Amino acid sequence: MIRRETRLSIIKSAAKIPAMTTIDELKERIGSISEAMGKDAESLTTPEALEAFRIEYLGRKGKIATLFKTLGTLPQEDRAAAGKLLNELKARANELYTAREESLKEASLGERLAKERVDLTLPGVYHPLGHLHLLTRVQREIEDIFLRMGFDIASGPEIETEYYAFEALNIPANHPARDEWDTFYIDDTRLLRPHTSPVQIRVMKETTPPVRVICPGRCYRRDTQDATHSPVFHQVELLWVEEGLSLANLKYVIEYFVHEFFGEGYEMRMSGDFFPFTEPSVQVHMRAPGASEWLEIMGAGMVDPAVLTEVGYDPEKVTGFAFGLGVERMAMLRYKIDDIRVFLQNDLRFITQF
Ligand code: 2U9
Repeated sequence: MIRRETRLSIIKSAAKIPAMTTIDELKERIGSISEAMGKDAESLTTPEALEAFRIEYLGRKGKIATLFKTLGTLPQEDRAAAGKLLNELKARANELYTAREESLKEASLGERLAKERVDLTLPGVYHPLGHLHLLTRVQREIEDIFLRMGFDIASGPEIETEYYAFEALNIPANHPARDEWDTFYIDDTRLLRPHTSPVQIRVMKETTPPVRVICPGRCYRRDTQDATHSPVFHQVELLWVEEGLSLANLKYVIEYFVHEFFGEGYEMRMSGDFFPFTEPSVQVHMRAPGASEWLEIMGAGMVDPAVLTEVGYDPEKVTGFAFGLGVERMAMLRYKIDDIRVFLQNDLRFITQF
């Protein structure tokens, strides 16, 4: 089937060859083809039209090829001149074709460039860069101060047992002091830690003195939220246990911290307090240079001998001190923030100020 069609087309094209009797007749044909070709070339504005042009004039069965086939029908002496004329016609067709091809390419490139043009006057796309939360920054700054003094950083679980959260800290069951720290129970014995003190118990049980650690971390208390209370807050607690430590060493460490964190010229004072895990216990206040008001910044004390005994230390040989501070409170004092709730509200107007 295919074969027959092919043959048919050969026969058809063979039949199309016009017999040429004189070179003048050929010239005439060349002239009219050349004229038509020039006109056609002017209207080539699409790649499809260009391809149609190529097939019509330069194709294997195109007008020029057909004329070439007539050469054999001319008298012998005219054939050379006729061939030259036909070659010129073909060269012109090629020229017209490539010239149009070039300008079409240029036009489509121009079109693409126009389409893809970047308007440098348009406003840019804003990619805001995030940063650490103020609380994280303050906590890290506090950590850095004590790292410089030679303290290690220790951390522990946020879900604690009653033993680490209370008993080991000299707060027995049914002791009224538990009320203050009574927090969110998971079951009968496990609870969300109300302070990071259990971490110090864990550290002491694992190491022999000297112990010098700070324990930063998230804590939980069954507090109703208001401007100064939050059921979720952050602490940094400190513990130093070694032979020969006294309240004087504690005072020096706190004073150093106050000057590093708040600035030179701040005064500090200690006054009596009570915590089950420290004896004596103190509360610490500071006063800004030139200010009259004393602000409470932390609680502290010498580690209670009962706590040292519980972790296997000999309170006759070593003594220790500890303090606990609230990270939110430190940030509020330093940046004059009057509501603790802003730390967790994720209001960008607050967060992006720092
Ligand atoms: C061990 C022994 C003693 C840590 C201490 C305080 C006093 C204290 C509060 C300050 C503000 C908690 O975040 S807050 O509400 N902390 O007043 N903390 S002494 O004493 C310890 C800790 C661990 C083994």
